[in-house]
Amino acid sequence: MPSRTSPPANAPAPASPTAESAAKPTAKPTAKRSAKAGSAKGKAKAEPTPAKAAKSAAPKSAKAPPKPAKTAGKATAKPATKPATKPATKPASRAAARPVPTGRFITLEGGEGAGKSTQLRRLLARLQAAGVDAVGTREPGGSTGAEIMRHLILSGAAKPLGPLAEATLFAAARADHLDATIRPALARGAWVVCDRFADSTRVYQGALGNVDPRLIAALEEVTVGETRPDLTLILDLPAEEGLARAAARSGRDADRFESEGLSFHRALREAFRALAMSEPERCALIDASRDADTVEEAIWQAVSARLKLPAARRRRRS
Ligand code: ATM
Repeated sequence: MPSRTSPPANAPAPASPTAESAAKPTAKPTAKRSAKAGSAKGKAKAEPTPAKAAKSAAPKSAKAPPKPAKTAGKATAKPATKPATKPATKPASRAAARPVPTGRFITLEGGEGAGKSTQLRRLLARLQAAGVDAVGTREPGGSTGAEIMRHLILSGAAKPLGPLAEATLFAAARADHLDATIRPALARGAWVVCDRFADSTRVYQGALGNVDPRLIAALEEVTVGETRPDLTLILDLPAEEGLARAAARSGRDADRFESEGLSFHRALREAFRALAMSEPERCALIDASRDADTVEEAIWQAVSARLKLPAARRRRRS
């Protein structure tokens, strides 16, 4: 299962645009997942923007040799691989009788070196300190089947098949991750914090890989369905800075995507920023060029402002 502690993090440099302010602080928090049934279509409609925005800014990437995949790394970053309960596959009549899940689904997105893993651990620790049953996981991966696919994809083995094939592989991995890990956790009322999710497919394969947005939206509708993030934290920093951080910390070869060139990573950043602007109610753009403590605080502000922490626990803390 996932990690529950927070290690230290490194400190970066100058600031980029006022990221948090780009997102609407007044945004409505999380409606209950079940109440969002109609949102899939509306959302799919709203999505073409990032793809278009990034298309113009997305020069084609340099070719790079396939590299080994990232490993799970520190124990604290380990994905959840065991379902807490069985996936929700029961007939509709029984599903209707189930209590409404109280869990919340938070995703972290951003380019290379943005500090997602560090911030995920810190957010988990803060949620747990606030009395929330919080589970950390990641994509690609987060379940036994999806971790196998992670290795396949990040090794670069599927790169010759093109972004469309990669998009379908990410979607297949996501379907397993949702069934085995995310939905069971949400169903028992846990909060799930996921390092990357469907927005990465929109950006990497859609905006930068030029996969037809209709296919990206269809894959998302079929795999994600109503299990959409309540809040997406987009960690934003200049591509040069992110790549420099990644190079400094990396003790291994770059993976399939890390090995892309600077122009790719610049376009990636623009696509994530466009996504944040296109869905301000769900997305919070966080200026990740600051030191890790400051970023952690900005993330916590966004989470507390947009998602309701359990009332009982809040009372106990005050
Ligand atoms: P991490 O490095 O954040 O573990 O992610 C693995 C890579 O998978 C990441 N590339 N880099 N750097 C982004 C890529 N990816 C996609 O291209 N599409 C997806 O849907 C997901 C979840 C990840």
